[in-house]
Amino acid sequence: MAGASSHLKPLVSHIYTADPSAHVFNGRIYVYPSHDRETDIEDNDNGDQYDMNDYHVLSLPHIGGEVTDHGVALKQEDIPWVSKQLWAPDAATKNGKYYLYFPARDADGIFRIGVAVSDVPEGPFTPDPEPISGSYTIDPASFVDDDGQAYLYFGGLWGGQLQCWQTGVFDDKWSGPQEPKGTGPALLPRVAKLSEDMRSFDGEVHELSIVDEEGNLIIADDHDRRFFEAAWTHKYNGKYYFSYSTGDTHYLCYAIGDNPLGPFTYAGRILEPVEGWTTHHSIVEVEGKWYLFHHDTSLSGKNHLRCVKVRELVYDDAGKLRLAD
Ligand code: FUB
Repeated sequence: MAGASSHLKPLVSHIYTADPSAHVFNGRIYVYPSHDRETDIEDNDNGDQYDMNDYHVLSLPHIGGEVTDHGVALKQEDIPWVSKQLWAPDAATKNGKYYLYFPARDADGIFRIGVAVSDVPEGPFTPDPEPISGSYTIDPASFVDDDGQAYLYFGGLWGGQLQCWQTGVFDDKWSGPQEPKGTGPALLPRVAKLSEDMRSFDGEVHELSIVDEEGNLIIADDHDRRFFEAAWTHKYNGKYYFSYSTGDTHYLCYAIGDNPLGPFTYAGRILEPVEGWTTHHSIVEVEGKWYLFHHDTSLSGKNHLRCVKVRELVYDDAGKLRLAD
């Protein structure tokens, strides 16, 4: 099935890339994607086929400009605590250093979030020897507010194990492609403040409320709107925009709030389903215009071999977000 962006050209085609986190650092666009690779692992709903083992950083001078692949920025064999699956990363900068945040399974098969540090945005990055204390599940996304306070958003259902943490302790009986059902609240994404050195959580991990227009939490059975994975936060006109994937319904949605810790009110869809099971993105301002970086599988036709694309976004007068025509 052709998806909403199958006609667009991938950012690069010499490697497979996914889960793009885009930022402008020093006037240049840097993209931190997953680096998909061929494996013999069959597709399943636990995501075992996403068996990546390193990261490359891409950069470009402007949208449409020539893309540089800076090569391997971090690899699994250099991270002592990781057993497998380097999934969707993100990066942030503070005080002249660059930080790469990444999820991976530890020796017990539990997803944790690691951090690696570099003096330059393209890496290579040196990983801390242990994952961030108190971290769990997948898809870390950083956001640094205007006051300098940094936040890390994270979480992902099914293979991402968020449902295993309902009591605050990992519960293996929830492992695999499952989640709570019914009219009770859906599981919520997580957010933590980052400490001044960007390498640990400052205080507790919070649940991030996503509510409907009446102020009620989105319910578990509302798969068109409930959070699944791929958290991203950006700020526009003083409001905070939290965007995410709905997973098995394959939408990119967003919600708007007045505080980076929430609550966020559901505001609509950014992207209809694309080719491939997963959908994942970032939103970044470049020279006064806003862009959606996302992926599909149009380069390979296979769920685990994805390619990154970019599209322009526009806001209407009420701050609602949509793809540019
Ligand atoms: O790339 C592996 C996983 O697929 C990511 O962590 C999810 O967001 C989904 O894109």
